[in-house]
Amino acid sequence: MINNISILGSTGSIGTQALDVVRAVKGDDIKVHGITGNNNIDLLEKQALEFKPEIVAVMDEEKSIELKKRLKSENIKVLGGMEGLIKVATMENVETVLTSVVGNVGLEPTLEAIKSNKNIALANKETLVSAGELVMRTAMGKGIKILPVDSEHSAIFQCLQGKHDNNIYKILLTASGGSFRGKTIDELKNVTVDDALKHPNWVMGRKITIDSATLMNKGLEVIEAVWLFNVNVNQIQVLVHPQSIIHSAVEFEDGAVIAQLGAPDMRLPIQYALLYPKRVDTNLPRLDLFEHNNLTFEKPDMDTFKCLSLAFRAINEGGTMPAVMNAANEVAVERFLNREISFLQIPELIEKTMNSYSPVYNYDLKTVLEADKWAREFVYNQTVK
Ligand code: MN3
Repeated sequence: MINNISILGSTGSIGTQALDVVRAVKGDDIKVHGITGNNNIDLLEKQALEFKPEIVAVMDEEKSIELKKRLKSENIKVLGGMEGLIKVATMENVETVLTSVVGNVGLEPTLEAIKSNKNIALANKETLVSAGELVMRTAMGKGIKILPVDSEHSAIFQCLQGKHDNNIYKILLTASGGSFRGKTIDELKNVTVDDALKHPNWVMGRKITIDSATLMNKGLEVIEAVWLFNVNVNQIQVLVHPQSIIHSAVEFEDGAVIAQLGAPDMRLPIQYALLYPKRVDTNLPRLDLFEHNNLTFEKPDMDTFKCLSLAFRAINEGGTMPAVMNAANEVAVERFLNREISFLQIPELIEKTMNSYSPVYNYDLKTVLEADKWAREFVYNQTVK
């Protein structure tokens, strides 16, 4: 069987690893019909020539014109902007859309893909954080599958295979702890962007690496898990597990805990989502447990890494509060990466944004986008010392 896919965000960390998976799967098991990128047209051009998709979309309109010129001798359509993204998300011959764009820009194309009956291989967690209720309701209505790509959620999803009618008692969501695990507030005062970008176990994009360092990534993942697995936030326990070997676990009502383990390599969860429920050997690194005889677990330090407690607060308050938290975080991280604010000002700005906002309940897409826009402007306009 051929899996017909398109990839939103093919030039990023998940997107390029997804194309590695497509290459590694023997035969013609995965066919890529559409790819999109933000502005890296050099890489998009290379990918287009190799994978021969029917459509390539570039978020940056000017860059899309340039790419169109470069690909004019090929039988490939080049589109620009959000319209192009949505086109690739809704292509007729595609069954599964991998959403690996970074940030809330993935929300609209993901919803459009669901409405066009596509299964979603979901790597864009911000989509579920900002509009989880809306996305899951739309997906349920269409009867499509949402296949998690985030390693923890893929682990939980794998632990739930064959569970029949047994309820989840608890989700054990593991966290590496990021670049600053064990540090005190005092030690975090003067950390730099370069310090924050050094992740101990995973090679990832810049935004998610900073989110890992602040523990906001784990906060976003808590909210993602609430929606994906239909559990109460109180059923989720975050455990810092610095070795990143246990990718998460599920505890059932009888006390049995089922965990998924593996080498920390994103190609495994990507491949599982794209070939689900099939498992094939593509020569990924294998886990040697004799090399890992010291798997450890700690409680997360939510006082020092305040972003995690802000995420619990946001999902508890509900409505559009998680969307506002997510947007505030996106801008705060961008400002940190631009060296305009310090590391500890990331949670400070997010908390200030949340304190200045009252959530809207029973929201639609328009309400979420408005809340998102409000929060972005709020954080951009904060002057910091
Ligand atoms: Mn993850």
